[in-house]
Amino acid sequence: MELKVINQPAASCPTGQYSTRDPVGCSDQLSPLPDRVLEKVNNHPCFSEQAHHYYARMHVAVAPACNIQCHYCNRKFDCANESRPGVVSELLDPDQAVSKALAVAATIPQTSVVGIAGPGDPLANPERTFKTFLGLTKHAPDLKLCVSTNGLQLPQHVDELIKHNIGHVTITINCIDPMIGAHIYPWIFWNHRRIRGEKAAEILIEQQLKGLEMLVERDVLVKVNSVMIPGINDQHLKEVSRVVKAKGAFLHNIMPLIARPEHGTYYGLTGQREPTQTELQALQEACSGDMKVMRHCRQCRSDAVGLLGEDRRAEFTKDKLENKKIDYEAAVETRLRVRETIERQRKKQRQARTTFGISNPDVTHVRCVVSRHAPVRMAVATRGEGVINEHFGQASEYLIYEASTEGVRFLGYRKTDLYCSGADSCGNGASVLSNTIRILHGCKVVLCSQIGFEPWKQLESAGIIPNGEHAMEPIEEAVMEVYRDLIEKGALNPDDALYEGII
Ligand code: CLF
Ligand code: SF4
Repeated sequence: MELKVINQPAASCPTGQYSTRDPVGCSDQLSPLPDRVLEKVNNHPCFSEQAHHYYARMHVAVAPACNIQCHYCNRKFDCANESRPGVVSELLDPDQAVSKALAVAATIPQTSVVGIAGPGDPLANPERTFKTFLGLTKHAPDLKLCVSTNGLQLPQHVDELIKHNIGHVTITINCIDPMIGAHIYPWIFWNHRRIRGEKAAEILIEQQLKGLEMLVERDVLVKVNSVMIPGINDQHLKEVSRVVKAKGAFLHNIMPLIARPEHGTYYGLTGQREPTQTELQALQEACSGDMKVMRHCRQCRSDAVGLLGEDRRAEFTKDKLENKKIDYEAAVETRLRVRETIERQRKKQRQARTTFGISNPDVTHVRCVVSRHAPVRMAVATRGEGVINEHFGQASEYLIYEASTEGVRFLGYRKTDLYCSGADSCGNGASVLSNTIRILHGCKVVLCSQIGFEPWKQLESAGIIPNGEHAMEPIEEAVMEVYRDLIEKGALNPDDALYEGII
């Protein structure tokens, strides 16, 4: 069977067009972006799926107070191993935050963004937030500044955000119907009074949408985060997506509710269930018809450091930063050099697609012209840089891609424990491996740079094909290559459903 790879829109691309550069990398939503937007998203790891392979972000936890209560939040709880918003190990004052950000950005030159995302609400702590931004602008003007807010005080602070050159804002909007909001927010603090019930939700929603419109008018890129809460707002989020898109939001990030009793949140304690991966993905698919949907969010802590898939907080605690001397100018120069190198590498990877047989080297989608075959999901172990460069035993997460005759698209990620984390953990290998096999359910292939004999055998027994043949190759091309191999070997039957929609 002859297989040809051509450059055509995926069936799921609602615009029917490709971006010439696909910096957003939401593979099912490739609309051409104006240059001013491209410049903003090109190295922002949250606003661009492609960028998250190369660039790091960090959060500085300077905002302790919050002006609303969400039923999924308890900022008192901190677990060093936990990744969820609102959680933080060390609160910083603005001066400490600036020192920490400069130290991180000098040590991790891939850092392109510093965000304030809590542990409370940045705009409920405006003095601390804006003092931090001021210090960062002075000492590290090359870093993008980003803020994530519940939106209650947003309209009042839009001008100040513009003054500080904040180009990216995230607003968490969980509903646009106050009746639904009353089940999510028990109260807000507004005009020196605590307000409850639907009235509270009504004021919050009004402020959020007004803030969104004001930012869009001023050319700020706005991402809307929504927490998917089964039985509360899951059906309603399609409407939220439609409305925020109409008001000019750039990206919609639908995140699963985290609600465990041990977190002490209202939802955790009252048994509110979390959505399943299948439910989350189905909702993301449904909303992607209306706007770009983010699928690579790691639901970061308010003190997160590093690439989205890694956690380097422990290297930058207050005690370790004491008396650390930094040459600010040299650090800026290093970051600019590193960015040039990254961009050269990204360009090379795009060009490599030409040799792979894709007429336009700048697109993510590759289309395989064959008779219809079932799509295949593949798990990829990567440490970043857009290539397959992680050992199976060292992977703490897998990126999930789907290859089909329509192309390759990114679906999300799955967290796992390290199969091999040193001699101490050797006894746990078997249970970690069985957990990894469980989370990879629905994937036909796992691509990694290397893999040992034991996990190889067990993956095969579980019906997952281990593949270490594409080490250091760009992810999407390798995924498509493997898909073509599967078809050529007759391993896929046309029209077969190979999985049941679980990622
Ligand atoms: Fe931080 Fe948020 Fe800015 Fe990113 S995170 S303030 S936009 S720099 Fe990113 Fe983390 Fe998801 Fe947020 S992965 S939780 S979307
Ligand atoms: Fe917690 Fe954020 Fe909600 Fe405030 S807005 S209660 S910090 S989740």
